[in-house]
Amino acid sequence: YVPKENFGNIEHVINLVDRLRKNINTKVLVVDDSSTSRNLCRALLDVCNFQVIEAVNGQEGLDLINSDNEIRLVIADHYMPIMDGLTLVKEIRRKFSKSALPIIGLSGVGGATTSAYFLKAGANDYIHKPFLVEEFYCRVSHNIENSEYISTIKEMSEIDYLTGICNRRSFFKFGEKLFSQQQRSGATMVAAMIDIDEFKNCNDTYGHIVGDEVIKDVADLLASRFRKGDVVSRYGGDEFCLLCADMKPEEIKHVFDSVKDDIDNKIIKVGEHEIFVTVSIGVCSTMMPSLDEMVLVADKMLYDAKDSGRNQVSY
Ligand code: GH3
Repeated sequence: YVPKENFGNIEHVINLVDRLRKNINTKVLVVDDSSTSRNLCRALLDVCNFQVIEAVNGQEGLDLINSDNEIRLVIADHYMPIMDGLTLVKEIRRKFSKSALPIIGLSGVGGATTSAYFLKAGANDYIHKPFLVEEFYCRVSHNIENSEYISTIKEMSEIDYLTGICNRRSFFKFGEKLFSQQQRSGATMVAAMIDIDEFKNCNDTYGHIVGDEVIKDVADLLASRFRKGDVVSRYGGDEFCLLCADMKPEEIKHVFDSVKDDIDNKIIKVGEHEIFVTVSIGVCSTMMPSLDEMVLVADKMLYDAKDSGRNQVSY
């Protein structure tokens, strides 16, 4: 598959290999019924420290993908028995987006037509056999890098940088999903708005950097107190918004009163400072027609809690 002259620019290949070596143990699945082709891909990927797994047809490849969530790239041949490469690509795309699991089609038959078929089916890229080693390494590295960039950007757009919990954008993304689920099942969801009391004083007394640590500590406490399926977000500044699914009506008061008390009793240690803060909480425990309305009611209840003297929960 690799004509001799392709090794002409050895420096170029070495540079590519060096770049790819950082992908130590990154898992690549090679799906091809030809052992010669699989062995060649394995040999090239081995040089770069990839962890290579192999399948001899599309069905075997699909089974491996469904049982192993660490596969980061799929290289798929076109013609294979049992399940061909195009069907495999379409099957993978039912579950994984192009950024979640990149696929490179690989074939020696059909030229531009096969390339178009692969791309149309949902492959990210295509390599025609025989290929240049440089092209193989470039396409492998582009596809892995792009997938990593997208997952970093996705994480940055959903996670609050300071606290590591959901930000306001992902609060609504996950919240809308939870709201629809709860609506369908007829269960009641609880929305709560939590705001640190007189936080401006904390910043004025200890400075913004200490203030940041206080926000982080409150976020950690909230994240640890609610279940995995609940949404705990930093709504903005010193304000947090929560959605809790499947909470029994009789436990609502106990849960939020104890969160308020735990924050009240917590000593937040930052450097030589020992800081105490309190929070006010507004709770909406009636299922409203929309998530926006639930947040609005929780916010209104938060204002009640503030107006009534702070360090309390309004239901
Ligand atoms: P209240 O009890 O009425 O809510 O009083 P408050 O002082 O908390 O009032 P307010 O909510 O208006 O003030 C919030 C302060 O939080 C003002 C703002 O400078 C500060 N703040 C917002 N975001 C951050 C942040 O990321 N880090 C730090 N340290 N401070 C922040």
